[in-house]
Order: sequence, then C-alpha cells, then structure tokens
Amino acid sequence: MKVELIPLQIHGDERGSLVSLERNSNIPFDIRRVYYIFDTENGVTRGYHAHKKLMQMAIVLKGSCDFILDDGNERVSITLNNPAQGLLINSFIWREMKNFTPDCVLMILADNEYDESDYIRDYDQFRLMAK
Ligand code: T46
Repeated sequence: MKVELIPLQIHGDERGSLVSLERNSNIPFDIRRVYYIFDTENGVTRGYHAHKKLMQMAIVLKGSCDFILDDGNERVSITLNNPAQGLLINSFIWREMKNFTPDCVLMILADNEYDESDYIRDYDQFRLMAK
C-alpha cells in the first residue's frame, strides 16, 4: 500500500523536544498547504474520500487518532499518537479518521492547494478508479 510511517528526528535536550519539518528532507515533497484538525467531537469519523493526485503527511501533534487506509485491495488501521512520526499518504488511498481523543491535534502537510475536484468521495467510484 502506498502509505508509510516515517520517523521524524527529535532534537531533544534538557529543555524538551523539537521536531523540524523540511521539504525534500524528511518531507518528501514541496509543502504547498498546511491544515490541522482539532476539537473533534466524540464518536466522529472524518474523511471518507481519496485523492486523485494529492500527497500528504499526517502528524498528530497531541493526543491520538486512528487512520483507516484502503487502496482498493486491502484495508489497514494505523494509530497516530506520536508527534515524532509522520504518516505519508499517497494518492488513490481511501482514508477515514476516527477515535480522536478530545485533546487530539492532527496536522496535515499537503503537496498542493485545496482543490475539491481532486477528491473522490464515492467509495464505489474509488474502487473502479483504483484498479
Ligand atoms: C484529507 C483528510 C486527512 C478548506 O477550505 N481547505 C482545506 O485545505 C481543507 C482540507 C478543507 N477545507 C474545507 C472544506 C470543508 O468545508 O474544510 C471543510 C472540512 O473539510 P473536509 O470535510 O474535507 O475534512 P476531512 O477531515 O474529511 O478531510 C481532510 C482533508 O479534506 C482531506 O484532504 O486527506 O483531512
């Protein structure tokens, strides 16, 4: 499946921890957009779509949530609960995000601007296109 958990180096010292994100270094694309999801209501599942072209890196800065990822053949669940770990999600991966803890702050880096025409929001259409 075109997803990968990437360890992010922590620059730690007696004051605490710092993670740096740099395009074409630990982020394997040019970052064109950053957005974050927080204050998610209990029991909510988000996502339910794939992207035709967009590549993204998801990092939970605080708390935890689960990503359900589906390439049309297999479905995996990955828990993000470590700000020193990035989940790289390529195009044509169906995603659902659930089990957000109340304190969860989920940050996403994207390789392009927001474009509704890049979304595939129908699962059956996604299965056909992913073949
Ligand atoms: C994804 C997952 C992980 C914008 O105006 N600009 C933006 O950059 C984004 C991402 C969203 N929006 C608007 C569009 C909707 O009216 O914000 C609202 C919520 O977006 P959406 O329902 O798409 O949120 P999620 O959590 O279902 O999906 C988001 C991203 O859209 C998507 O690309 O991969 O997070």
